[in-house]
Amino acid sequence: MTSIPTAPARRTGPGWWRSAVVYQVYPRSFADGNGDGIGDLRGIRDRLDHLQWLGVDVLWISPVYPSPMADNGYDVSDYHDVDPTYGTLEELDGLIADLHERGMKLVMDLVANHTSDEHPWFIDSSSSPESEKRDWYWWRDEPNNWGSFFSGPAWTYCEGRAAYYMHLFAKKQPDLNWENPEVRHAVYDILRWWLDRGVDGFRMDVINLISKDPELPEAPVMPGQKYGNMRQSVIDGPRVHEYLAEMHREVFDKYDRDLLLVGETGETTVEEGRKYTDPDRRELDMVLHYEHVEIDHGAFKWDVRPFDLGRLRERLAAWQTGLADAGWNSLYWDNHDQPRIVSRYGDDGRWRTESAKLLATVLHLQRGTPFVYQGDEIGMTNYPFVSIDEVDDVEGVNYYHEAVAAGEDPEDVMRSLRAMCRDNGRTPMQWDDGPGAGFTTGDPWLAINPNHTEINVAAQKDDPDSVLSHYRRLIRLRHEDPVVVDGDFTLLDDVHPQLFAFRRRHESGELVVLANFSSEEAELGDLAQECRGEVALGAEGGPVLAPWEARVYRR
Ligand code: TEU
Ligand code: CA
Repeated sequence: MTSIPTAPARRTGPGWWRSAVVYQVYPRSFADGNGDGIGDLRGIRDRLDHLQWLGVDVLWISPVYPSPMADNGYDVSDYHDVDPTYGTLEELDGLIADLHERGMKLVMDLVANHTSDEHPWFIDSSSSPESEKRDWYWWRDEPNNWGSFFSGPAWTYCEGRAAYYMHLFAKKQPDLNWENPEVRHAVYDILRWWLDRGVDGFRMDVINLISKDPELPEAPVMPGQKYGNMRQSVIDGPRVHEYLAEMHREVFDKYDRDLLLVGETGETTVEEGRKYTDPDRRELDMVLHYEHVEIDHGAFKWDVRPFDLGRLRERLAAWQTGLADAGWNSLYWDNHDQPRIVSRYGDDGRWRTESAKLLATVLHLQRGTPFVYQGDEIGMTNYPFVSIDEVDDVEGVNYYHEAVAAGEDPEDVMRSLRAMCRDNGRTPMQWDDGPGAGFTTGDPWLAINPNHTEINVAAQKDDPDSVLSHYRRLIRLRHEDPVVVDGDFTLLDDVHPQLFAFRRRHESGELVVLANFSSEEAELGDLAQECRGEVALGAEGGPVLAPWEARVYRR
């Protein structure tokens, strides 16, 4: 049995996050400390041994602020407190202290593109056209034709103001007007408040949507759609870089600490990604782009297409090379908005363990900072949703009703939801094979995947061949091997129908990753010449890769 030593080497100082691994917790679904069926801060604190054993450096928690929970906390009604569902501010201070004691950092979610409609700012702004905060949100007498990301129009009428307000997401998530400097400074105050409390950075929700084309022009309507596609007026908008640079100047530059600034930037491009993360521009450290998690989307996410390895390889390589000499990549497969990667790009049946390990290998050995989403490390799968009644997520529920009302066959709509629904990633964490999966002693807020009897942390912890042990090895490799952190990236093949192969090269040596993305054997062909050196991960072997085999050479 191979033993896996602990104690990762942590870097400090500028760029410390290049050698770090981030772990994302979705608080509702991670661990329930008080038996009410909903995860909470107590639960997270009780499970820190798991994170430390795994070896991760940073914990990012999705929002725990007071919220009406129209979008599970991505609709904040108070930025300076903790929702009672999750605990108290003291409990959060306790979490920060626990993490720091263990040498780990805490990153909070900043949701500042929009607030809840129950936030005092919005209540004030919507009360009257004379309100001091009248320009804190986007108000218009007449709406334009934009649709929301969560189905339906992006505008809702408000009696108090006798006007319409813009919401790119749910109608309970009005968009803040960042054109207004008072709004920007109010956000900077929030950031400083949390930094002063000891948090180590932020993951900034949909931060590339904060600057809208102020003309709010009508948007093109795609065939079969009722509302206009507003993307070109809101994604990476005209002033977004200016705002982020201002935020950096006003807030982060004043803190002499090792912070981590991550932007969520859906549908951004490599070119923009490089601008966001070029250290000379002093905006962000890294961005979470979407290109590699939209490989199986058609015209929109519910239009599910088959996985296309060639396209995945090409887009990942484009980000690797595009950010090679300026900027930095984040590396992720899953988060609370994505279906489970092993069900999506892997094989969650016969080859679940192998494909989960392969997906981890190809992700963690690229150049960038890996993000492990809770459950990735044990190869959790999608949930077998049959009925819309099992779905909680506002995006999925809204889409279902809109599509069915428009005449689509409910069975077809459920098939899309089964594949793409965000609740796939939100079912409770599977700690053990007991009735509450070790997640809760109560009634879970969202059903636990029945496969928790086999797929769980306890079953994998002492098994050196498990997905969990594999994640731990990968994290350790990043902490120990400078090639993984600093080596450059070269794609070794762009035509093979089954292989994703790349090389990382550094003055200290090189790594070659050979991965077979299929349930059949794969002939290496010319790539067999890369089978040299010591096998750093995987098993020794010849010029053929077994189904879902990933082999890593170090020389
Ligand atoms: O996600 C953004 C999101 O929902 C995307 O799918 C969005 O449609 C995309 O950016 C468009 O290109 C974040 C959070 O992670 C998610 O949980 C929230 O629901 C959402 O923002 C609104 O806050
Ligand atoms: Ca609870």
